[in-house]
Amino acid sequence: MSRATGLVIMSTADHCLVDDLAGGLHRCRLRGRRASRPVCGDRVRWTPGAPDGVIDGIEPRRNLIERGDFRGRPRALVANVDRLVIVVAPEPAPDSLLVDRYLVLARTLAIPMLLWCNKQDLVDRPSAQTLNTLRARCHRLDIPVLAGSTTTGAGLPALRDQTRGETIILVGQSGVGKSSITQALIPALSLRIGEISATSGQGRHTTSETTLFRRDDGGALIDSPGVRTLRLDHLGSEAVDQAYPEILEAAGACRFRDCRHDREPDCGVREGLAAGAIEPERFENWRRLRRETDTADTAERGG
Ligand SMILES: Nc1nc2c(ncn2[C@@H]2O[C@H](COP(=O)(O)OP(=O)(O)OP(=O)(O)O)[C@@H](O)[C@H]2O)c(=O)[nH]1
Ligand SMILES: [Mg+2]
Ligand SMILES: [Zn+2]
Repeated sequence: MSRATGLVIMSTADHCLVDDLAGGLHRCRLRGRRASRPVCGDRVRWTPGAPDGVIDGIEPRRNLIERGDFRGRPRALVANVDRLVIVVAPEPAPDSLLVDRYLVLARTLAIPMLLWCNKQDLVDRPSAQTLNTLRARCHRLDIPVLAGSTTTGAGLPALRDQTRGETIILVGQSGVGKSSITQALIPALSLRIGEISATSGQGRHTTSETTLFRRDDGGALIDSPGVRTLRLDHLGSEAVDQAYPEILEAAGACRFRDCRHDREPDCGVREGLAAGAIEPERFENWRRLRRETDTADTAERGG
């Protein structure tokens, strides 16, 4: 049988699901146990077969999103993504540190972002103020912000337009509405989402596998399982710093080049905080992420 090109729409430990780009989905396994595992979004060469096809190789990747596993080692999640869409909502209450973690990840890979504020039909919730803070912050960082609701349909055409032709991945906490957005943007595939997701204890459908759905505009949408946190140790402290341009800029005015912005005299960052140029929450998030990556940097040097 001849080799064909396909698109990996889902990948688990021992097999993956390949879209043959001609209307068929095929379960494929890896050629050997040592073969590198394709991830969702990978273009692959594969050989059809029964019951499973075989993956022969992975085409070069434009980018690869990895997160730290429980030991902090990088683990590949998805490849070839055009935009990271961070989904937040009034319910569950937004987690600004998690948003910053995604920001670090996207910036370091130079992947454009978008903040989607979902469940706008619930904006009378107390946490809506937190959402407004996040929106203003993203504006300052030149990250596009859109808001809407999958319940009312508000804002969805704008999301569709702004991401036309792109391969986007929806990320965020569990329950913010990533799968609901997927269903709203790709209605023909709603059945497949139901098949793929498992039902949680509360009778909710919670996504268990990162899955790609092709859109009729040539792009694709990747639905991912909700997360509580995202380990970034493997990225190092410089990756953290470049996601905080306001802190980097203020640090230029610190008297000491190795200033920790703690109790040192003539600290530009503490002055920036006092003057309101740096948000206290951003500074706290930066400190938290730097503590994590600094520990990893030290461990790498064997210190
Ligand atoms: N009020 C309101 N509820 C929504 C909206 N969008 C989604 N929901 C509800 O929020 C709940 C969670 O939605 P999902 O789409 O499963 O959320 P998810 O982000 O995919 O969750 P995980 O798969 O666990 O990560 C469901 O009960 C949805 O009906 C919205 O715009 N407004
Ligand atoms: Mg989901
Ligand atoms: Zn300083």
